[in-house]
Amino acid sequence: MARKIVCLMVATMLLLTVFAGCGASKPAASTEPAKAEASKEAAPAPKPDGKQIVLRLAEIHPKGYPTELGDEEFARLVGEKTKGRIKVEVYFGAQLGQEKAVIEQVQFGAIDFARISVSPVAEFAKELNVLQLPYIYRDREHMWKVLQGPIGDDLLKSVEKAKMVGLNWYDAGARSFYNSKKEIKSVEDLKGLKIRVQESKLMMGLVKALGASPTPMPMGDVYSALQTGVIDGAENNWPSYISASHFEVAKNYTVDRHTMVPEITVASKQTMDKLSKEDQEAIRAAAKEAIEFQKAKWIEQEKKDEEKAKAAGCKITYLDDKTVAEFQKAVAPLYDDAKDFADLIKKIQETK
Ligand code: BDP
Repeated sequence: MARKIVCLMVATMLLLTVFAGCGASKPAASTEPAKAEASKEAAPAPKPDGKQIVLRLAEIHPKGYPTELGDEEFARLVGEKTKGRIKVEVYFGAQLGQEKAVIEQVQFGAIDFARISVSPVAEFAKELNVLQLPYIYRDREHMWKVLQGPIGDDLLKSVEKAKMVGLNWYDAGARSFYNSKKEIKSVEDLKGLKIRVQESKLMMGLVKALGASPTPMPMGDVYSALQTGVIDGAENNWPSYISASHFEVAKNYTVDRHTMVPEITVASKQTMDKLSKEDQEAIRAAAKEAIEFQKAKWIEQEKKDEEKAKAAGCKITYLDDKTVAEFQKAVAPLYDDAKDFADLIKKIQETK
């Protein structure tokens, strides 16, 4: 009897997740819209003995977005390395739900993998917050030195605290503010604006430190919130600004590059524990190998989407060094709040 109830609960939760995913926002502008099926072409055909393990990967971005291409490469490599024993199906376009809900399901084993932003994961493994501190990296190269060195490896391990296994990092460039109200040329201009942030305390603090008012919500709700005026603006990188069509409803984009939040692929600890050591190793290696592929796709898309925003008539504001320094000064208190991780922050800053 108890088992029946548990089964029913799990089935209901799964159904709810599927429907939550369908409630996602505007279809993507730059890439193919989500279809009600996953990318199945990525892995080899089942072995003749039929013993194939099929695992699901959740991705909120549409097909063709750089992280989704990374997911497909990961799936392909897992198929190759396990000789078809494991097949990873990529469910793109938030078919399995928005990021916070997906994390919860990965934690209890209902979803096997997810490609998500570090931001919501840091709510469960606090030290990850250092990776999204404002202006922590000198540039992209510095970020990748940190991520692909001992610091990045230790931080991937820290994800286990959150009942997940950290597999790899992907590039997500830098995030900047955009809004429907006015051109932002200084910190002062952000005063009072209602800005959507990811579901992360650090991101809320960042927006508050700049004098704006943070509204956390899932990415899938942002388009309509901008359109209806529930929020005045949001912040993201060029590819998300374009692919989620936010550029249509928030035309002022200011290149302040206030934070670079890496992406992460996580696995469910429950899923990993059920696999052989050999298969676990193949998955870890496939994830690490997919990084370079995703980085290259990222750079291409970032450039294209900046051009797309210009062509669409968005008002793009590039800040001079003096103004960027004012942004940096305003968000400096976030480093005091992160005192517990002072050593780690120092190590990141000292990474050459
Ligand atoms: C995008 C990330 C995605 C996040 C989204 C957000 O790729 O994982 O969910 O930002 O702002 O850049 O929620």
